[in-house]
Amino acid sequence: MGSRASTLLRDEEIEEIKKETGFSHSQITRLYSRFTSLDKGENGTLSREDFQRIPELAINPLGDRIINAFFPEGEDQVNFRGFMRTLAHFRPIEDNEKSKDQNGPEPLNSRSNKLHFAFRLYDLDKDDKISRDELLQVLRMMVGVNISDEQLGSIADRTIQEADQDGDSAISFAEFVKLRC
Ligand SMILES: [Ca+2]
Ligand SMILES: [Ca+2]
Repeated sequence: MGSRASTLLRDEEIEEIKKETGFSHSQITRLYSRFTSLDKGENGTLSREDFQRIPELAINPLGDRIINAFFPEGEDQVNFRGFMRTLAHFRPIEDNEKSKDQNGPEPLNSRSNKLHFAFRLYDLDKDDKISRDELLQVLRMMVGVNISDEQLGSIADRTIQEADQDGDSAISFAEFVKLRC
C-alpha cells in the first residue's frame, strides 16, 4: 500500500469518475495504476508516445486514430479524467443495466455515443462527413495488402452509394448510423 497510484487519486475523484463513466471503483483504481505506469514523464498526463507503448494499440491498424481520440482538440496531453472518458466508450453496452440512472445524462457507452466515436475515427478533417478518401484510408489500414487499390476503390464506392441518401457522395452521421443497422 501507500503506492503513488493510491495516494494521488482521491475518493471524491473516484466517485466523480464513477458517475461520469460508469466504471466501478476497482476498475478505476486498476486503470489508474495502468495510467501511472504509462506516464513516463510522471506529470499526471499521457502523451502520444506514452500511448504508443500500449501493445494492443501498437498492433491495431487504427491505433493512431484511436490514440488521437484521447486528445482534446489541439492538445498533446491527456489527464486521467479525459483518459477515462474516452475509455468509457469501449465499455460493453450491457454494463449499463447495472448502473442505470434514468435522470442521468446518456452514458458514454450508449449505442449512439459508440457510433459517434467510430464515426470520428473516419472523419479526419472533422467536417461531419465521411468522404470517399476518408473511407478509403480506413479500408486500406484495415485490409492490409491483399486487396488492390481498384478493388478497395469499388468497395468504397459501393459503401457510399448504399449509405448516401442526400446525394452529396459522402456519409453523414445520420447515414452512417443507418449503414450500421
Ligand atoms: Ca470528413
Ligand atoms: Ca450523404
